Amino acid sequence: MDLTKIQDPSFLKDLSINELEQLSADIRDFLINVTSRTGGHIGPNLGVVELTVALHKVFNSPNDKFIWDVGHQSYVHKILTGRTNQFETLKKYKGLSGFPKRNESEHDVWETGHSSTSLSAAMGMAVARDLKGTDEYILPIIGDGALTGGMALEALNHIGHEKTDMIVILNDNEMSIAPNVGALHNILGKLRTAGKYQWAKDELEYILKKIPAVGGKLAAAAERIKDSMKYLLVTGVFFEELGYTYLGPVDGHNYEDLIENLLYAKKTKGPVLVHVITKKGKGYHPAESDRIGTWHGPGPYKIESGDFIKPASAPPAWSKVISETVRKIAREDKRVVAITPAMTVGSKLEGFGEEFPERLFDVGIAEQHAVTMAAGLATQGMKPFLAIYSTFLQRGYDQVVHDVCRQNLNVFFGIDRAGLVGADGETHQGVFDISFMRHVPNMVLMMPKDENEGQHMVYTAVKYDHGPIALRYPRGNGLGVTMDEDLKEIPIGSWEVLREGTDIAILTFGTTIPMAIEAADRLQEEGLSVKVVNARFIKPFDEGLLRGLLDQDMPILTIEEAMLQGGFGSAILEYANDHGYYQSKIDRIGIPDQFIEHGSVNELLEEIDLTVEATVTRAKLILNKKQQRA
Ligand SMILES: Cc1ncc(C[n+]2csc(CCOP(=O)(O)OP(=O)(O)O)c2C)c(N)n1
Repeated sequence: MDLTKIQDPSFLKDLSINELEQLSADIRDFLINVTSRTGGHIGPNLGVVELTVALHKVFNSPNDKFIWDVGHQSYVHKILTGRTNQFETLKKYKGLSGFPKRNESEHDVWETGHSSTSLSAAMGMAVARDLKGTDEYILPIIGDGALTGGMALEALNHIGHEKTDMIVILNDNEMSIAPNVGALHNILGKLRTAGKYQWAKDELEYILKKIPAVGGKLAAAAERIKDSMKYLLVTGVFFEELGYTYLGPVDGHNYEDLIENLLYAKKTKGPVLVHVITKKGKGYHPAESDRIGTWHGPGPYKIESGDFIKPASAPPAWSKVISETVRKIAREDKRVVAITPAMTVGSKLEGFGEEFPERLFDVGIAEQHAVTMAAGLATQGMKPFLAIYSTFLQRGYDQVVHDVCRQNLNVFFGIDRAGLVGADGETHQGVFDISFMRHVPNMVLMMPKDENEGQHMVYTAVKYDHGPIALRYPRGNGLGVTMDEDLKEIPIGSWEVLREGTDIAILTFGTTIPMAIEAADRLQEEGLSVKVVNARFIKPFDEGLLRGLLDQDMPILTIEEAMLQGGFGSAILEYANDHGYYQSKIDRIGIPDQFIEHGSVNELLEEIDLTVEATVTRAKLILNKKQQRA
């Protein structure tokens, strides 16, 4: 079938099972083909082809609401809702988003990127429906990984209590990004192998109804038998006890099974949970056989061999440098343990886990728990290293404030993917952490200029025993600098002058340092002398150095790949104001008050004027203003 002709999912209503199967094959071919060029979440999407088609056949989107948890598995939904033509631009600048987007289609009723929000959103939509008196179906579609998130469990609890009408589709492929973890995962395992529960229960009720009624006693006994039979039929009745009608396990690659169960769910009152078993990567061997998570969301690849297309040689990834340094130190320092909220592979902690299996904890998609667990470890004299993406640390904000900082505990935060991350877009940019970390008392916040300084910062953080300390590092690879053999401590709060100058000072850190140096070169060609400072400690900062600049009345330009509001530049302005430097010329370059969409990091930097050219222009502007003032 020509997928580009699809306008909306209504055509599915007339298709036979055979035709649906042919359509699935066409969708898989298309997905493999296009993502081999664009990259993207191929594994999760190959796993939900039949499920998505069946949902669109049985229900009527957009009147019925499909709420994709995480949203990375919404490609098939995008194809069926008329967006096939845009796939060549997947995750590219101004192109098709890798996640549901309300401005892309009326079928995208809920935007995501972060996990475990679908059930709460569904509850809100269901309550609105009931208050308004309409009758649409509400369908959150959540993976077994996302179900480990605390927020999902909070909503599951509430929905079961309220007995709200909704159909929860649990897409169970036994994988989060890597194999899923946790006790709940084990319960699902038992359900998977227990056979069809609801059908068996219905048959049992039918038999019991045939027993002649001979008075109340027998009826009560029959009820009791029914209840205990429940426990015989399935080893765990977790969802039933929570208040849901459990349907499953359903073969998520079999249309008959899927459609039959979805139709049954449709006529069932109250919350229903349809337990659908799928295979991540279904239909493409390299992705199907992946047990680590490399096919969860890879870049471009060669279809025949399944080899990823990567530059021949690249400096080591930032995550690898940081996690491997923690591993090295852990050999000597037995206090060191590592925690990851479901990102072992992304945070490059596999090596640590191999060497210290009893000291690595994958806690599932549970950022809040991860932060407070780290705090608990620290109370007992351990040195927890919590590797967490900047964007996902947002989930653990109260835990950072209330549990870690307030008690001033020695937790070492590795804030991975700090700064713009590019293709994953708005939901994943790591641009808020400075604003929500630097204002919390006791927190130390730093970012290295290169991976050599990065390894010394890891050492500094492990040695630091005066409270929480956070090390930000970006997505992608280091600069390829020479690494020192011996690790050393960097004095907390110290900045480093990278280049002397007398006309203006640029204060910056991390990824924007090369930009500042290049701008300084250009300005020098125009006869201006620029001092460039590696402001590697964002908090506490080098007050001595800063005060020196302010005392000399040196104009200051701050640059940060992070939100301007509440950011590093704000800290400098606050300092100047609080210390009476009211006349100082201070200007800031950073991310304006807006969400930054997907695209390559360079395109995004251009869009927001975080470039060498902008730095040169702004520096000259400050100098002009200063001359005018003089
Ligand atoms: C709050 C949060 N933490 C971590 C992630 C990173 N992440 C994206 S998808 C994913 C695994 C989701 O597993 P599952 O829900 O089972 O979906 P599957 O990919 O297996 O279909 C993780 C951990 C995220 N998106 N949001």
